[in-house]
Amino acid sequence: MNPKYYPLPAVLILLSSISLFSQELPPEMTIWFNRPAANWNEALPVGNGRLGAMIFGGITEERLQLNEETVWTGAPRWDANPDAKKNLPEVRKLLFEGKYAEAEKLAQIGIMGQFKRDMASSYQTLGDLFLDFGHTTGVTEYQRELNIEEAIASVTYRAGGTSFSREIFATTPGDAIVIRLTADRPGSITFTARLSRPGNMAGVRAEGNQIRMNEHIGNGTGVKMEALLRVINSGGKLYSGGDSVKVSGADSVTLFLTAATDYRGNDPRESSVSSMDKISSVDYYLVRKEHIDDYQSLFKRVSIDLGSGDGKFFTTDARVTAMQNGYVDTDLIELYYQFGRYLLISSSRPGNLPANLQGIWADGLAPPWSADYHININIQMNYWPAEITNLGELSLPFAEFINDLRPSARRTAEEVYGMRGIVAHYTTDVWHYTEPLGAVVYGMWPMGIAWSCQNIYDHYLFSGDINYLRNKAYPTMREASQFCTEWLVTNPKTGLLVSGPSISPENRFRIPGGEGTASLVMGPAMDHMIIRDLLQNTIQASLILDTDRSFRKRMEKTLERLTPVQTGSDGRIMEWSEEFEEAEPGHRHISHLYSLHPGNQITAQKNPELLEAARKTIQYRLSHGGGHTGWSRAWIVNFFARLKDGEAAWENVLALLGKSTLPNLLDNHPPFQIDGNFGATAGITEMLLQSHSGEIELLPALPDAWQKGHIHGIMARGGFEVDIDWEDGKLKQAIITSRLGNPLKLRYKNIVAGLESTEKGKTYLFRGDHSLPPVILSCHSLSSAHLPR
Ligand code: FUC
Repeated sequence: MNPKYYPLPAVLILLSSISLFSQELPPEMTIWFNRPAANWNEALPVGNGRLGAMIFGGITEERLQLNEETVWTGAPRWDANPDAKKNLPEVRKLLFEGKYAEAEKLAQIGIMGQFKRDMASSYQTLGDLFLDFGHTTGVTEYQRELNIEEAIASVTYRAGGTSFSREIFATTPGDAIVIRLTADRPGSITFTARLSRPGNMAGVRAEGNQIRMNEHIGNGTGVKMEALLRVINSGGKLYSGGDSVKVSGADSVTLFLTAATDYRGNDPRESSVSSMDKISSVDYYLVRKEHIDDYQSLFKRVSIDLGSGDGKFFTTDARVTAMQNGYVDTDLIELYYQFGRYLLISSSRPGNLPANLQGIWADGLAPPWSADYHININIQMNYWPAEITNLGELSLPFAEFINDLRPSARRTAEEVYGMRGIVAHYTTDVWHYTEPLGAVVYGMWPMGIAWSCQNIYDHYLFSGDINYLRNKAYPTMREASQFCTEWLVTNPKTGLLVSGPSISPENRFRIPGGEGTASLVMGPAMDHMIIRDLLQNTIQASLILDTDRSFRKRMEKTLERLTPVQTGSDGRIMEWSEEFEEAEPGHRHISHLYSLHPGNQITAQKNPELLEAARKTIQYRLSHGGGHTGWSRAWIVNFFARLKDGEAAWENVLALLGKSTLPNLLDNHPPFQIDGNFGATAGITEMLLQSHSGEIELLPALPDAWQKGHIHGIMARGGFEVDIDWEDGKLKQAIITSRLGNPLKLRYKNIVAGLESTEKGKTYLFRGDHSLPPVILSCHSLSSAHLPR
């Protein structure tokens, strides 16, 4: 695939939905439209980590589709197969004998739980807030935008000689969604506010200036939820009745929306009222300022410039269409990059649940895959950008969530497999289920927690937070390692340890010499890669904490006998321990490249020969239609970045924008799934900085299209904050701030420079001038602001 470069006007003239704008252009970090959203995929997301809204921006009627992260049906349940322990040895024996169909059949009825979990629980919408402005004619200068520099959405237009404006944001310090309606002529704001929820089971009641909506969701099987809207008008009159509050002839109006459930045992009414009482007495401009300050304390840590073009003159949907038609809009890539960070800040705050398959933004009562927590790549991918884009604390909800799985995961290890430690499978939910359920092809995969430990340990590597390592990360890693050491068995053919019965997420192979396909094996490559990663990290952590000496020995012994990465006769990395033919050669999961990314077992330093095998593996998948889901394409960007192939990484960034991105810049699986957004932001960062191989590599995969630019504020393992500037496609300089005082080893192409120690809080300058010897030139105190750019 070669990107085609067309001049922008030639592409845009073909598009009907755009117009050059006569009004002031919105700031560059803005997603904007000149019309209301025609559907959810055009609506604009705001979120405070817990509460979210999708803003449609209608003229006659505004719709805010609302979410609260704990609005879940279902309840804790236990669906383990009571015969699993008994059947495990037999399934293993059948697999070692090559009797794949029989083994899979027995595992399906004899190991998997019988309950279809997806029917039991789901994330759901909180409901909708409608603002009915009545029929409006003669609207001009309409603009709907989401400024991601401030995390504020707005809708502005003129009608009947008056300019109207709506501002909407979700504040974390204020714990609410806030809407402000203004107009440039006094007395012109008239509307009716109404809350509702699909299914019509919610109780909705307006009283005074408030509307309350509550429901015990899932027909009384899920959480109890409560949403509260308070309307504060300045001027005009306010009436209420039924399910609505009406405001007539106001000068300005502020609406606050709070919501809560009993998921954590609190009374949802008390919680929503207490948040409301706190925020609604505060001046709007103060609430707004606190929100911006809080948001920017995270967002502003990173800035990116990949070069500039004409894109900013056009609405975002037109720019996405132009990218689909071959126009390369680097400004849009910058916006898309930062949008990934915006989404993480808006959907994952410490103390809350982690971002689910849709972050927090899900419509209706049955979102795709229940908008749950798939841990066979998706939620791990959600957190790939956290550390590297300087949002490390936002990874904590994921670590806490995996920690919260431990009681259930311990029971699953014990009751299903008769082993110690902790285990979870391909997915889970807010009720922390961990048993193997559903079909073997996706469900019989006991590596969900083991993989998550990779994210969890990374937080320590970036932050150096020893208390976190001791109290949060290590206990989970240790128990996950314990399960793995008990789970592995000797392959009679090789004498090496293999994982199984297990699958290579969610792929199938043709049964050799037999009919049909199977998925279950002894020894899928990914399992061994994950286990190697986990055991090495746990050994490392136990050394740092100076603990668990005898268990460390056991892990070391296990590692010695663990099946290594294998390559097949065609030079590709093998996906299973035998050379099976894939049933779907373009499969979206490229699990057997885990060691290339997010793992670090395949690197130029350790085993350069495997890099070539990895490249062949991706190319084979791509040539058979691979990368067709958003998240899969995003993973491929990360793979090529790790292969230091900037051109291929860039082609796949373009393909992601061109083929798997919705008009509002959300990722399209299809349908919307947020992992692709997060994976892409991570991938672009990996193109510019990597630190997984024991050194900090600058611009490892810079494509020709990014001749001049910068990225400032991104992070490397060891606690280094890095600002990189480049020109003519080459490194100009890097400014590195040491947060922890660790040794520093830098690489730019073949230039390597190092310092045996650095000073905490000091800043180091590295120039990319090839004529100079490779040295770190100077050491300055504290702020990088004084350094030459
Ligand atoms: C994984 C993927 C699917 C989807 C689902 C939510 O299992 O195989 O493509 O993303 O998770």
